[in-house]
Amino acid sequence: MIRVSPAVQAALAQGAPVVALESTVLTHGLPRPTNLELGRRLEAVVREAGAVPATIAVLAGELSVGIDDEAMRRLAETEVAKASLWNLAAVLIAGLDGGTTVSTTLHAASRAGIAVFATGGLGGVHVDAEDVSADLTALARESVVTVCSGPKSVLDAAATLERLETAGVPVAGWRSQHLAGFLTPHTDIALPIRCDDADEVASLLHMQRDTGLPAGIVLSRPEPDGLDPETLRELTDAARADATAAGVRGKDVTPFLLRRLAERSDGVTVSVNLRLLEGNARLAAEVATAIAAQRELRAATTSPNEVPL
Ligand code: PSU
Ligand code: MN
Repeated sequence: MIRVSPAVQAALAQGAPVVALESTVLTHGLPRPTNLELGRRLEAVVREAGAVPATIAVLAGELSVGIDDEAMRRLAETEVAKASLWNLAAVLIAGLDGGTTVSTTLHAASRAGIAVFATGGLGGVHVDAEDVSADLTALARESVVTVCSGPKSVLDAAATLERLETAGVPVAGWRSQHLAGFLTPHTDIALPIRCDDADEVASLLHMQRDTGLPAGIVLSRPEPDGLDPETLRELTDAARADATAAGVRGKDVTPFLLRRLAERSDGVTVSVNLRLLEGNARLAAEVATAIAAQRELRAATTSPNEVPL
Protein backbone atom coordinates (compact mmCIF):
# COMPACT_ATOMS: atom_id res chain seq x y z
CA MET A 1 0.00 0.00 0.00
CA ILE A 2 3.03 2.30 -0.19
CA ARG A 3 3.81 3.69 -3.64
CA VAL A 4 7.52 4.27 -4.28
CA SER A 5 8.45 6.44 -7.27
CA PRO A 6 10.58 4.84 -10.02
CA ALA A 7 13.53 7.18 -9.28
CA VAL A 8 13.57 6.28 -5.59
CA GLN A 9 13.06 2.59 -6.34
CA ALA A 10 16.01 2.61 -8.73
CA ALA A 11 18.25 4.38 -6.22
CA LEU A 12 17.35 1.95 -3.44
CA ALA A 13 17.91 -1.07 -5.70
CA GLN A 14 21.41 0.20 -6.51
CA GLY A 15 22.22 0.95 -2.87
CA ALA A 16 22.56 4.65 -3.71
CA PRO A 17 22.05 7.23 -0.93
CA VAL A 18 18.43 8.34 -0.50
CA VAL A 19 17.08 11.07 1.82
CA ALA A 20 13.44 11.15 2.91
CA LEU A 21 11.81 14.58 3.32
CA GLU A 22 8.56 15.27 5.15
CA SER A 23 5.61 17.23 3.80
CA THR A 24 3.74 18.61 6.83
CA VAL A 25 6.34 21.36 6.90
CA LEU A 26 5.03 22.28 3.41
CA THR A 27 1.32 21.84 4.06
CA HIS A 28 1.10 23.17 7.63
CA GLY A 29 4.49 24.53 8.74
CA LEU A 30 5.33 27.34 6.32
CA PRO A 31 3.36 30.11 4.60
CA ARG A 32 2.62 30.14 0.85
CA PRO A 33 4.41 30.55 -1.53
CA THR A 34 7.56 30.00 0.56
CA ASN A 35 6.45 26.42 1.23
CA LEU A 36 6.58 25.38 -2.44
CA GLU A 37 9.93 27.10 -3.00
CA LEU A 38 11.29 25.32 0.07
CA GLY A 39 9.98 21.91 -1.03
CA ARG A 40 11.75 22.27 -4.37
CA ARG A 41 14.86 23.74 -2.77
CA LEU A 42 15.27 20.84 -0.32
CA GLU A 43 15.12 18.32 -3.15
CA ALA A 44 17.73 20.35 -5.07
CA VAL A 45 20.01 20.53 -2.02
CA VAL A 46 19.87 16.76 -1.56
CA ARG A 47 20.66 16.20 -5.26
CA GLU A 48 23.56 18.68 -5.22
CA ALA A 49 24.98 16.76 -2.28
CA GLY A 50 24.91 13.54 -4.30
CA ALA A 51 21.81 11.78 -2.90
CA VAL A 52 18.31 11.08 -4.21
CA PRO A 53 15.46 13.01 -2.51
CA ALA A 54 12.24 11.22 -1.57
CA THR A 55 9.59 13.66 -0.42
CA ILE A 56 6.87 11.65 1.30
CA ALA A 57 3.17 12.62 1.30
CA VAL A 58 -0.34 11.24 0.89
CA LEU A 59 -1.65 11.76 -2.67
CA ALA A 60 -5.27 10.93 -3.39
CA GLY A 61 -5.27 8.28 -0.70
CA GLU A 62 -1.88 6.79 -1.59
CA LEU A 63 1.07 6.92 0.80
CA SER A 64 3.71 8.08 -1.68
CA VAL A 65 7.48 7.95 -1.34
CA GLY A 66 8.95 10.31 -3.94
CA ILE A 67 6.52 12.78 -5.49
CA ASP A 68 6.68 14.87 -8.68
CA ASP A 69 6.56 18.63 -9.00
CA GLU A 70 2.89 18.76 -9.86
CA ALA A 71 2.04 16.85 -6.68
CA MET A 72 4.26 19.11 -4.61
CA ARG A 73 2.47 22.15 -6.03
CA ARG A 74 -0.91 20.64 -5.18
CA LEU A 75 0.16 19.99 -1.59
CA ALA A 76 1.62 23.47 -1.20
CA GLU A 77 -1.28 25.39 -2.74
CA THR A 78 -4.41 23.63 -1.45
CA GLU A 79 -5.87 22.81 1.95
CA VAL A 80 -4.96 19.20 2.71
CA ALA A 81 -4.99 16.87 5.71
CA LYS A 82 -2.24 16.61 8.32
CA ALA A 83 -1.52 12.89 8.41
CA SER A 84 -0.08 11.64 11.68
CA LEU A 85 -0.01 7.98 12.78
CA TRP A 86 -3.44 8.05 14.40
CA ASN A 87 -5.35 9.35 11.36
CA LEU A 88 -3.21 8.05 8.48
CA ALA A 89 -5.42 5.05 7.70
CA ALA A 90 -8.54 7.21 7.67
CA VAL A 91 -6.90 9.78 5.37
CA LEU A 92 -5.93 6.95 2.99
CA ILE A 93 -9.42 5.43 2.99
CA ALA A 94 -10.99 8.85 2.32
CA GLY A 95 -8.75 9.24 -0.74
CA LEU A 96 -7.43 12.59 0.46
CA ASP A 97 -4.18 14.47 -0.07
CA GLY A 98 -2.15 15.02 3.07
CA GLY A 99 1.13 16.24 4.48
CA THR A 100 2.96 13.54 6.43
CA THR A 101 4.35 14.51 9.84
CA VAL A 102 7.71 13.31 11.11
CA SER A 103 5.94 10.23 12.49
CA THR A 104 4.20 9.13 9.28
CA THR A 105 7.19 10.09 7.14
CA LEU A 106 9.40 7.85 9.31
CA HIS A 107 6.88 5.05 9.04
CA ALA A 108 6.82 5.19 5.23
CA ALA A 109 10.56 5.79 4.81
CA SER A 110 11.42 2.83 6.98
CA ARG A 111 9.11 0.48 5.07
CA ALA A 112 10.52 1.67 1.76
CA GLY A 113 14.06 0.91 2.99
CA ILE A 114 15.27 4.50 3.37
CA ALA A 115 17.78 5.00 6.20
CA VAL A 116 18.00 8.80 6.47
CA PHE A 117 15.39 11.52 6.89
CA ALA A 118 15.73 15.31 7.14
CA THR A 119 13.31 17.65 8.87
CA GLY A 120 13.32 20.98 10.70
CA GLY A 121 12.21 20.47 14.27
CA LEU A 122 10.81 17.36 15.92
CA GLY A 123 7.41 17.11 17.49
CA GLY A 124 7.58 16.26 21.19
CA VAL A 125 6.16 17.21 24.57
CA HIS A 126 4.14 20.42 24.59
CA VAL A 127 4.14 22.67 27.63
CA ASP A 128 0.66 21.27 28.20
CA ALA A 129 2.25 17.90 29.01
CA GLU A 130 -0.88 15.96 27.97
CA ASP A 131 -0.05 16.79 24.35
CA VAL A 132 2.80 14.56 23.17
CA SER A 133 3.61 14.12 19.47
CA ALA A 134 3.46 10.70 17.81
CA ASP A 135 6.85 11.68 16.37
CA LEU A 136 8.37 10.22 19.54
CA THR A 137 6.56 6.91 19.01
CA ALA A 138 7.90 6.60 15.46
CA LEU A 139 11.44 7.60 16.42
CA ALA A 140 11.45 4.74 18.92
CA ARG A 141 10.50 2.07 16.42
CA GLU A 142 11.89 3.00 13.02
CA SER A 143 15.55 2.34 12.30
CA VAL A 144 16.21 5.64 10.51
CA VAL A 145 18.57 8.56 11.16
CA THR A 146 16.46 11.71 11.62
CA VAL A 147 18.47 14.87 10.99
CA CYS A 148 16.82 17.86 12.69
CA SER A 149 17.60 20.96 14.73
CA GLY A 150 16.20 19.53 17.96
CA PRO A 151 12.59 19.65 19.13
CA LYS A 152 10.52 22.58 17.86
CA SER A 153 11.13 25.58 20.10
CA VAL A 154 7.46 25.79 21.10
CA LEU A 155 7.90 22.50 23.00
CA ASP A 156 9.36 21.55 26.36
CA ALA A 157 12.82 20.53 25.13
CA ALA A 158 13.96 18.92 28.39
CA ALA A 159 10.78 16.85 28.72
CA THR A 160 11.07 15.81 25.06
CA LEU A 161 14.63 14.59 25.59
CA GLU A 162 13.54 12.64 28.69
CA ARG A 163 10.83 10.90 26.64
CA LEU A 164 13.38 10.01 23.98
CA GLU A 165 15.58 8.52 26.69
CA THR A 166 12.66 6.47 28.01
CA ALA A 167 11.90 5.26 24.50
CA GLY A 168 15.52 4.23 23.96
CA VAL A 169 16.26 6.71 21.20
CA PRO A 170 19.91 7.80 20.91
CA VAL A 171 20.23 11.55 20.42
CA ALA A 172 23.54 12.69 18.97
CA GLY A 173 24.75 16.27 18.74
CA TRP A 174 26.25 17.20 15.40
CA ARG A 175 29.61 18.75 16.32
CA SER A 176 27.93 19.77 19.55
CA GLN A 177 27.51 18.61 23.14
CA HIS A 178 24.10 20.22 23.58
CA LEU A 179 20.62 19.69 22.22
CA ALA A 180 19.81 22.13 19.39
CA GLY A 181 16.94 24.52 20.13
CA PHE A 182 15.36 24.60 16.64
CA LEU A 183 15.19 28.37 15.97
CA THR A 184 18.00 29.05 18.45
CA PRO A 185 21.28 27.15 18.04
CA HIS A 186 21.62 25.60 21.49
CA THR A 187 19.70 24.70 24.56
CA ASP A 188 21.70 24.13 27.75
CA ILE A 189 20.65 20.46 27.74
CA ALA A 190 23.60 18.05 27.50
CA LEU A 191 23.44 15.13 25.07
CA PRO A 192 24.74 11.59 25.60
CA ILE A 193 26.51 11.37 22.22
CA ARG A 194 28.47 13.68 19.96
CA CYS A 195 29.29 13.02 16.30
CA ASP A 196 31.86 15.01 14.36
CA ASP A 197 31.64 13.33 10.98
CA ALA A 198 29.05 11.52 8.91
CA ASP A 199 30.90 8.22 9.20
CA GLU A 200 30.36 8.19 12.98
CA VAL A 201 26.63 8.64 12.46
CA ALA A 202 26.58 5.78 9.97
CA SER A 203 28.45 3.55 12.44
CA LEU A 204 25.91 4.36 15.15
CA LEU A 205 23.01 3.31 12.93
CA HIS A 206 24.76 0.09 11.95
CA MET A 207 25.52 -0.68 15.61
CA GLN A 208 21.87 -0.11 16.54
CA ARG A 209 20.85 -2.58 13.84
CA ASP A 210 23.58 -5.13 14.57
CA THR A 211 22.52 -5.19 18.21
CA GLY A 212 18.84 -5.52 17.41
CA LEU A 213 17.98 -2.13 18.89
CA PRO A 214 14.79 -1.02 17.16
CA ALA A 215 15.12 2.75 17.46
CA GLY A 216 16.65 5.05 14.91
CA ILE A 217 18.92 7.97 15.78
CA VAL A 218 18.14 11.62 16.23
CA LEU A 219 20.97 13.75 14.86
CA SER A 220 20.63 17.22 16.34
CA ARG A 221 22.27 19.91 14.17
CA PRO A 222 22.39 23.42 15.66
CA GLU A 223 21.57 26.15 13.13
CA PRO A 224 24.35 28.71 13.68
CA ASP A 225 22.35 31.65 12.28
CA GLY A 226 19.43 31.18 14.66
CA LEU A 227 17.77 33.64 17.04
CA ASP A 228 19.19 34.47 20.45
CA PRO A 229 17.48 32.49 23.22
CA GLU A 230 15.96 35.49 25.00
CA THR A 231 14.24 36.83 21.86
CA LEU A 232 12.95 33.37 21.07
CA ARG A 233 11.63 32.85 24.59
CA GLU A 234 9.66 36.10 24.47
CA LEU A 235 8.21 35.26 21.06
CA THR A 236 7.28 31.75 22.16
CA ASP A 237 5.60 32.83 25.39
CA ALA A 238 3.53 35.33 23.41
CA ALA A 239 2.59 32.73 20.78
CA ARG A 240 1.53 30.28 23.51
CA ALA A 241 -0.64 32.94 25.12
CA ASP A 242 -2.25 33.52 21.71
CA ALA A 243 -2.98 29.79 21.40
CA THR A 244 -4.57 29.65 24.85
CA ALA A 245 -6.68 32.73 24.13
CA ALA A 246 -7.82 31.26 20.80
CA GLY A 247 -8.62 27.89 22.43
CA VAL A 248 -6.50 25.94 19.90
CA ARG A 249 -6.21 22.21 20.60
CA GLY A 250 -4.96 18.90 19.23
CA LYS A 251 -3.21 18.70 15.90
CA ASP A 252 -3.81 22.40 15.24
CA VAL A 253 -1.51 23.51 18.08
CA THR A 254 1.85 23.13 16.31
CA PRO A 255 0.81 24.84 13.03
CA PHE A 256 -0.88 27.65 15.01
CA LEU A 257 2.20 28.33 17.13
CA LEU A 258 4.53 28.31 14.10
CA ARG A 259 2.24 30.77 12.31
CA ARG A 260 2.06 33.12 15.30
CA LEU A 261 5.86 33.02 15.71
CA ALA A 262 6.19 34.02 12.04
CA GLU A 263 3.69 36.87 12.38
CA ARG A 264 5.10 38.17 15.64
CA SER A 265 8.69 38.12 14.32
CA ASP A 266 7.85 39.68 10.92
CA GLY A 267 8.97 36.54 9.16
CA VAL A 268 12.32 36.18 10.91
CA THR A 269 11.40 32.74 12.32
CA VAL A 270 10.48 31.61 8.79
CA SER A 271 13.90 32.65 7.45
CA VAL A 272 15.65 30.75 10.23
CA ASN A 273 13.39 27.74 9.64
CA LEU A 274 14.31 27.74 5.93
CA ARG A 275 18.04 27.95 6.68
CA LEU A 276 17.97 25.11 9.15
CA LEU A 277 15.87 22.89 6.90
CA GLU A 278 18.37 23.40 4.10
CA GLY A 279 21.35 22.70 6.32
CA ASN A 280 19.69 19.58 7.69
CA ALA A 281 18.92 18.29 4.18
CA ARG A 282 22.56 18.79 3.17
CA LEU A 283 23.84 16.98 6.25
CA ALA A 284 21.31 14.17 5.72
CA ALA A 285 22.67 13.63 2.21
CA GLU A 286 26.19 13.33 3.66
CA VAL A 287 25.01 10.82 6.25
CA ALA A 288 23.13 8.80 3.61
CA THR A 289 26.29 8.71 1.50
CA ALA A 290 28.34 7.45 4.47
CA ILE A 291 25.73 4.76 5.27
CA ALA A 292 25.71 3.59 1.65
CA ALA A 293 29.52 3.40 1.59
CA GLN A 294 29.69 1.43 4.86
CA ARG A 295 26.97 -0.91 3.67
CA GLU A 296 28.93 -1.66 0.51
CA LEU A 297 32.11 -2.27 2.47
CA ARG A 298 30.32 -4.59 4.89
CA ALA A 299 28.65 -6.53 2.09
CA ALA A 300 32.13 -7.25 0.74
CA THR A 301 33.52 -8.38 4.11
CA THR A 302 30.60 -9.98 6.01
CA SER A 303 31.21 -13.59 6.98
CA PRO A 304 28.37 -16.07 6.31
CA ASN A 305 27.32 -16.40 9.97
CA GLU A 306 26.82 -12.67 10.50
CA VAL A 307 23.38 -11.21 9.95
CA PRO A 308 23.56 -9.06 6.82
CA LEU A 309 21.99 -5.60 6.92
N1 PSU B 1 9.23 21.04 11.76
C1 PSU B 1 9.07 22.23 11.15
N2 PSU B 1 7.82 22.56 10.76
C2 PSU B 1 6.75 21.71 10.91
C3 PSU B 1 6.92 20.45 11.54
C4 PSU B 1 8.20 20.17 11.95
O1 PSU B 1 10.05 22.98 10.98
O2 PSU B 1 5.65 22.04 10.49
C5 PSU B 1 5.78 19.47 11.67
C6 PSU B 1 6.37 18.07 11.56
O3 PSU B 1 5.74 17.42 10.48
C7 PSU B 1 6.04 17.41 12.87
C8 PSU B 1 4.74 18.08 13.24
O4 PSU B 1 5.92 16.03 12.75
O5 PSU B 1 5.04 19.44 12.90
C9 PSU B 1 4.40 17.83 14.70
O6 PSU B 1 3.02 17.98 14.88
P1 PSU B 1 2.32 17.40 16.23
O7 PSU B 1 2.98 18.19 17.34
O8 PSU B 1 0.85 17.70 16.10
O9 PSU B 1 2.64 15.94 16.28
MN1 MN C 1 -0.27 17.04 19.47
